[in-house]
Amino acid sequence: RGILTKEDLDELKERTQLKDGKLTGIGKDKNLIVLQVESLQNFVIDLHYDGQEVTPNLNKLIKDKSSIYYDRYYQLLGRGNTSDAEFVSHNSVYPSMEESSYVQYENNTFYGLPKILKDNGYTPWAFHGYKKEFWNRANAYVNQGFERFVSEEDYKIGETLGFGLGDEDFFHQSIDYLKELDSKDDNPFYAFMVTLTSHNPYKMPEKYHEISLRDEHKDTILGNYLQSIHYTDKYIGEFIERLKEEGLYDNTVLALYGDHFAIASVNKDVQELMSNFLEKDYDYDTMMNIPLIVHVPGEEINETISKMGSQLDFLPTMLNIMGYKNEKGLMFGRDLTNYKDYNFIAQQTYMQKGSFMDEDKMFVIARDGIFDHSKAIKLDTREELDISQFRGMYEKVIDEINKSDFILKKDILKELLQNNGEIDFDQLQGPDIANK
Ligand code: GP9
Repeated sequence: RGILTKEDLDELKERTQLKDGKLTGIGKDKNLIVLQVESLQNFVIDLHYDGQEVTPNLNKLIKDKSSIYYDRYYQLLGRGNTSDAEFVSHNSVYPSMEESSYVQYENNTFYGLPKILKDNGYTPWAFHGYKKEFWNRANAYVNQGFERFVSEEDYKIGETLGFGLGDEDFFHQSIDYLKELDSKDDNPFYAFMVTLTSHNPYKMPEKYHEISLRDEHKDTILGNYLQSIHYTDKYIGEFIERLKEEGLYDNTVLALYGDHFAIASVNKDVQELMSNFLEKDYDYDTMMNIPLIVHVPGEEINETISKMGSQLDFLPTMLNIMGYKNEKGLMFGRDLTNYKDYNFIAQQTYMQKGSFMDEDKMFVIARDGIFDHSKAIKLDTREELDISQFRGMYEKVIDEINKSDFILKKDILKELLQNNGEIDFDQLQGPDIANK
């Protein structure tokens, strides 16, 4: 049996067909801005630190009558970190564990969000205030379908914060590019914007310390992170106000998510610090939980959707809201708004390949990769579970990732797109699978 059979491909094609349902098409013909926020974890949402609201602007956005908040949404990264968050979100495939997917699959054929929107009349641009070669973005963005990449060289660097251009400058100056993009023609636009300031180690100049910290949190990763994410939240708030002033907000769907965790749970001291602060076990299930917020102007929704999902599900979820289908590609993810069946999140970086989470359980393969050394818990009670019952799921999770790897390694989409959705299976068998 090959890694990918005709039945597997048919099942994937079926999975890729979005069914109409709740929220379908409410964003149709509107512009789309996707904000990928550096190191934004879900635990800061609605967090009041000694009475101080850490992310007041994100909280306000979530409470807006036109917003949807996915609160059990997870990162899904391989070796490409932030760039994999982009890659997975746009393409609904698993990232590579060999190197950054943007590098490894630089010349592959893709049919993800930028291309699908382009086929529906959109003009897609990408925005990120850092060096365009970093993570091979300049090449990858072209290949993903973006028509222009507004990068560090296009911004005037005022104050450098941490990694580079501060989010304040990034958002302020991006408004002019968005206006240019908007006025180019009558087409709607897709702006994919990646922030930078809230990057590890989160050390901000004193003047940006707006959260008054307890002594125990001063100069800790948690304290620094709270200051840094509060800063980013402030400029997201200003950005939203500027979009309103420029008349762009009312015709633009705004989707926002975190790329990956800020604070790793693997270091014992940090884990203790975080568990004490949050008054619960700080483990992968909290660490990898990122928010996804979607605002669709003019709609009365205000809903929190707690379906378990990950960045793998971003593309189908957004296509449903925007009202477009994926007619040519393949998606491993699900539309989180309408999918009612079992969903799991397969992890392969901090948790070893074969590990997964679902609505109420977490199964973690040991560092040595041996099934019998793995651990499983119930998420709510943290009670340990007998691992023998997870053998089947473990194999399913590995099989799923292997199929995705195979599709990327063999550049299956190239053939699918050239041959009207058909591929020659005789050519496809082979053991060269990544992600061991
Ligand atoms: C740099 C930024 C950070 O361009 O996206 O990437 P990361 O170090 O978080 O992967």
